[in-house]
Amino acid sequence: MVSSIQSEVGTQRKVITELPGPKSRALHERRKAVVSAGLTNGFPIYIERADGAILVDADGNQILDLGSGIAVTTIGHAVPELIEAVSAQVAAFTHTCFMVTPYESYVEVCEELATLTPGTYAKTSALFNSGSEAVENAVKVARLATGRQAIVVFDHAYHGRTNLTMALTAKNMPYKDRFGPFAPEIYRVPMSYPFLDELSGAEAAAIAIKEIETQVGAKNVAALLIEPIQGEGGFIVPADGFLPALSEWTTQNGVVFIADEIQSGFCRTGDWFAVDHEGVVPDLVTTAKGLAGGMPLAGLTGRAELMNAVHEGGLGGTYGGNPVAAAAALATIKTLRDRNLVARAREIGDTLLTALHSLQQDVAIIGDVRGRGAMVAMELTQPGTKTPNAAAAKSIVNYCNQQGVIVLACGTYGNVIRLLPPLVISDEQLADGLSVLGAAVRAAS
Ligand code: PLZ
Repeated sequence: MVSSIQSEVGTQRKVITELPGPKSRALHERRKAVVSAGLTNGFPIYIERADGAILVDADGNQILDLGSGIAVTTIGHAVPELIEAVSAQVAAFTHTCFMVTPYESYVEVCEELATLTPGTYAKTSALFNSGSEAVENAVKVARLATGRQAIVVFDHAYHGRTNLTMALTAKNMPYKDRFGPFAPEIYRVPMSYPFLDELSGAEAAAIAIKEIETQVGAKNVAALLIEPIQGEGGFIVPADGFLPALSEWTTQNGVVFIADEIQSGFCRTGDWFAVDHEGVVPDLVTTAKGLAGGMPLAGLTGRAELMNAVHEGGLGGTYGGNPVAAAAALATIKTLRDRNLVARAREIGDTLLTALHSLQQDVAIIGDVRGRGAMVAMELTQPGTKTPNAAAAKSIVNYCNQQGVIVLACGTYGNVIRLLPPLVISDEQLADGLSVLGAAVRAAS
């Protein structure tokens, strides 16, 4: 069963119809009648199978995946260990509800989270279904444990689409527009954005801290919530020293430091977690996406004294830490370790940064190239300026899609192209993707 799925998928990009092809177009018509128009599809090709870094659509096109379903399939598609673990768990039992009758795999995932997340202190975890839910629960825990209410977030932040996490998210369109009223006691301060603010990490942190102290008051702040490398907001890598300075300030002021590692975690950046790069140790960490190889699972992990401050029954949910998702997480973590994918992420990062920096020399629309490990982006600008060029980003995504390569745009101004390849991508596949991307950038210049 496992091998027959895999043998149907080649290892190379192969476009045999126009994209989307006729079968995908027909499916898309069906979709329009029954799926809410509030959901969009970046690239409406309908996927039937996948393996490694290749997706196969309904028309038989083999598509190179440089997006990993937004940083989820970090270990690649159709990994045999994951298929076996999930299949065995489905056969054993699919659900009991951890709050009713527990099972070992939930405990094992929490043991792994305690070991892998930064910090040597005693940690406990709770498991949820989505990143948004993990972030919501981080806020619940921080408020309860500190007895304070204010939550500090940053410009360009993305934390989800539920009511509380919409309030935590910075960008209005498409995430928040007309969906209010939003949750109160959320305060937004400037993010370190070296390309645009040209500040050192220490300078940017001083500005953020001054705003918090003057506009909120340190003693009112329950938590400071930050993506160590911002994802949806534009793959913004803060200047060195920014995160350590904020972390130090939170420690001095009894504020809970929450790292949202939902997009940046689980080996994506060439460390297990993006905060590891500067040795920052958060009090709470949210994880999802790459944690479970495509099965819906999220984690909230942190200092036992915070996590255990919650009254009995105060955390939960019907499906959180579902046994099938937990089995997938254990197989994913094992695969990340066994294949040393943390090292592979660094190699991929070197290749991507070298290629994009050299492309930047040839064209006038790449304002900035940045990222770490297999989380790399280029910010597109009007030639010779820092003015956002969203039209270029759009045309690059379209060009790549037409050639059978998935790349994703992001950024507050819609002018960033991000690369999030599965870490099992081969050097040949990566070179192929980069050559298509290079042609797309030249065409847009
Ligand atoms: N925190 C840092 O990146 C999800 C969102 C895609 P959920 N990012 C992709 C979209 O347009 O909805 C994300 C994230 C960070 C939280 C989340 C939310 O995770 O699993 O989508 O709820």
